[in-house]
Amino acid sequence: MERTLILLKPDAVQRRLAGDLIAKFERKGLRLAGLKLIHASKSLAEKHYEVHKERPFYGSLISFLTSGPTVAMVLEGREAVTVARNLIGATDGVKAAPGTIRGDYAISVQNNLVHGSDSAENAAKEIALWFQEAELVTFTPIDTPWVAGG
Ligand code: D4T
Repeated sequence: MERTLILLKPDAVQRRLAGDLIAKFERKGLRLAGLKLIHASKSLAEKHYEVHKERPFYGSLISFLTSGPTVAMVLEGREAVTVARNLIGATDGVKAAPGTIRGDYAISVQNNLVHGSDSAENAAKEIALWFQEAELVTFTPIDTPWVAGG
């Protein structure tokens, strides 16, 4: 089973969409392994988006991520990274396919509601950034054999 880091960014919390968006991931079959509301510090936001440090939108992106609370989640399941990225949709809300989170709820590039890790390797790094090991909970959902059974 794979893990991914999902952030419901400050626009999702401000728009009171957190519950709806968590439900979409749960309904698809991913399980919660960690969940909290956190107002990201500048240092945390800078580490999270370090890969974009040289991009022209970096400053604005950091201001946005630190502008209010974020719901941080660790989700687990079969191919969780891919499953979550497919649910989230393309970066630009205008281009995101209808049915995806951004396709249904976003029209901006920056304020696009959700972050999802783009690889299992990056997920591990991002989870370590946002969560302490003790905040993550291990349990086996009772429908696990239905998924693993093919
Ligand atoms: P995240 O990382 O938030 O899941 O988004 P994506 O994986 O879909 O997109 P990304 O890494 O390319 O961009 C990270 C973050 O930067 C914002 N952004 C992006 C922006 O404000 N202006 C831009 O031109 C781009 C490309 C949106 C998401």
